[in-house]
Amino acid sequence: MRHPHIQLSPEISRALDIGAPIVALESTVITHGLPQPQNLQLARDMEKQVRDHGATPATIALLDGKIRIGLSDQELVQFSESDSTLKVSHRDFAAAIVKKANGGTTVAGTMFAANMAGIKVFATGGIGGVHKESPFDISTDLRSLAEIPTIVVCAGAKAILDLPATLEVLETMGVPVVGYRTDEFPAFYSRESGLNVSARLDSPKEIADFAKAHWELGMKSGILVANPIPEAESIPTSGMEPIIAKASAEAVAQGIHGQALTPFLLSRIGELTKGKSLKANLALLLNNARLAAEIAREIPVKKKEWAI
Ligand code: PSU
Ligand code: MN
Repeated sequence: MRHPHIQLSPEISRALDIGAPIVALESTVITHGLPQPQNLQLARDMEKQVRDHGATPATIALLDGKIRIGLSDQELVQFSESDSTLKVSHRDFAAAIVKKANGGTTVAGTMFAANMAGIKVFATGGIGGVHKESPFDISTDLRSLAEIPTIVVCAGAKAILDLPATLEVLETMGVPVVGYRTDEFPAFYSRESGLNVSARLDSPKEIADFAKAHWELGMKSGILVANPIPEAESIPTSGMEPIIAKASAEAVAQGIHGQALTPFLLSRIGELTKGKSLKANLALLLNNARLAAEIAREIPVKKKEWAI
């Protein structure tokens, strides 16, 4: 526990000591991705899902300016109810630290902190990508996938993004995009997108072996695992397209951009689908937590020098 800015929970510290499987969980989804009180319920359900499938959950967030790996239930409550939390990606960590702020870590921020702690598997809902409204708004999530060797389990990228452009950037950066039991890159609420993945793998063990081979070759990138939303909760692309187009047009009209764009679109889509998108969002998050736990059981972890 000697790092000046990172603190492991006692449970995560013990799990790392004995090499027990761990799944990192992001927290921007709690602070900026979902409304209250569903956000707290989801945070708890994600942790339970990971435990039920044989791994230890490490929700990652900033509390009082410390990067925390693993939160207690009380901390989860406190965190999910606070309205003044920052959205923390790479460039925001130091600001949150000096201001002793609370912050939800994005996919990029969570990958960074998980990797610092030696955690290799991470579950989220959807990654950020290239925005439709402005092709220069490219999420740091993509750069982090190129540079941080972790496995990120997601349900694809939300159709609020320019999916073909997002996949092109990932290809340019050499990031494998693995379809779990699918040849098609899923589009978050929908199982279909008409776009291809770079490899299809059919079991958690196969994904773990793929990651091992990738990193043994000396590749530095992360691996994006795309796990389609369960059929029962999925919403066909045709149903989502007009809603996404409307939310995007509103964002442009209101001049919303930068860090605020993703949260704005998510909340407008929630309103426009009368909660149906929220239900889908929760289902796919749990589905990803389960797969991540199954993969983590096949991936050895080792405690970092600084934490011993
Ligand atoms: N996609 C979702 N829900 C989310 C996010 C993305 O379906 O909550 C969050 C993730 O934390 C992701 C971040 O890392 O939004 C991307 O934000 P930006 O586009 O500002 O990089
Ligand atoms: Mn952005």
